Amino acid sequence: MSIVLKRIAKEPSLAYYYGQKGLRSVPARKLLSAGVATWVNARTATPAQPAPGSVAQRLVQDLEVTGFAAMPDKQLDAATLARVREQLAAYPLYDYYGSGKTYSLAQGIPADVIKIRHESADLFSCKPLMDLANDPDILAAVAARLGAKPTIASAEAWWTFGEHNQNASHAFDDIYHRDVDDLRFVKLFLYLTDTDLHSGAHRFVLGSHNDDRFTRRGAINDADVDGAYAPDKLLTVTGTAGTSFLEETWGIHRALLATQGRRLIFSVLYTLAATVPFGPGKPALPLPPGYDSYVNRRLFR
Ligand SMILES: O=C(O)CCC(=O)C(=O)O
Repeated sequence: MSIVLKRIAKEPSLAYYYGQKGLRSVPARKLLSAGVATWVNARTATPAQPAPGSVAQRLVQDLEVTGFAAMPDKQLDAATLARVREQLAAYPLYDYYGSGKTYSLAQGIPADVIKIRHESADLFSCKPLMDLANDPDILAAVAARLGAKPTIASAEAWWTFGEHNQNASHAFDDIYHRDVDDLRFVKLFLYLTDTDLHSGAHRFVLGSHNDDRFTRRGAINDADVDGAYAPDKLLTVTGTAGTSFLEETWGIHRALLATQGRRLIFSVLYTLAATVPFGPGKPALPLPPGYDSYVNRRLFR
């Protein structure tokens, strides 16, 4: 039995995830996602549209038009960032590719290690990160784009050690690709370290969330992207620690290859259906006060 069938046999709701992954037409994905949104709205209160002129409405407009929304209003301050980094530094870090090897910043990261990740469950106790993921403006904007109340399907944080990347080797995320995590979904990204062109700045192809080019499975060549999109559509996000943005990562994106410094980034995946094989597993922590139990049903009890 293939690995996919084994996963579906164990968790039948994953049939939705793998089914939608095969659907590559933008109009068909839009049509079906509207159906799923109607189904979600029948189970939860239909979210109100953001008020005209509000922060949430500006985020919605940016996402709709370009697939990307900067969030200068949500910049985390230096003291909060220091607390977050201190808390995260106490947790073990794991090999990005699932070998099971663990690392610790305090003991030093071996020179051949380029990407390592946090365990997502460790992120759930980091209040400033979870507060950002549950920010009312962000949730309102994401709900408006999904057409229904979102569920956070996963939260991730990982380090990229450009300073170790002497051979300039690319990981999957360093090559243009589309994510196919649900029929409709939005990701939040937050830089937890200053990020420049050499330490793994994120790149997004503006407008590619709405177009039907390069929708086949797998990586997309730089040359294809450069040939198809004008240079002003290639948005490269550099910024200080605390910079955050929303992105519809069905659109074409990547991290620029990091060859210097180190980048720590946090991301949150907001979905309609919340069936992903890389989710956090059974929630262990109680729902913090003030958080929506539906939005957080995969993260908290
Ligand atoms: O590391 C990055 O900036 C890219 C991340 C990415 O490709 C993803 O989260 O899907």
